[in-house]
Amino acid sequence: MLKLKVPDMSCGHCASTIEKAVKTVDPAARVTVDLGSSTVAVETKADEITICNVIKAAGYDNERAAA
Ligand SMILES: [Cu+2]
Repeated sequence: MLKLKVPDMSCGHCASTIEKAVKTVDPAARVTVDLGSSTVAVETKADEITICNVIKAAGYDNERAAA
């Protein structure tokens, strides 16, 4: 599972934007957003770099979170 720190997300709208972005590259991905810790967990078969890039393209800088 990929865990990302996404500091700029602040509400449910951000969360759904990110989830939709991830699903454009992997419709079967499972996306779990934790607004409290600003982290997004993604279960996916797509590459980590692909997921990071698509979230960034949706407007959210992100980086790999410590596991
Ligand atoms: Cu928001």
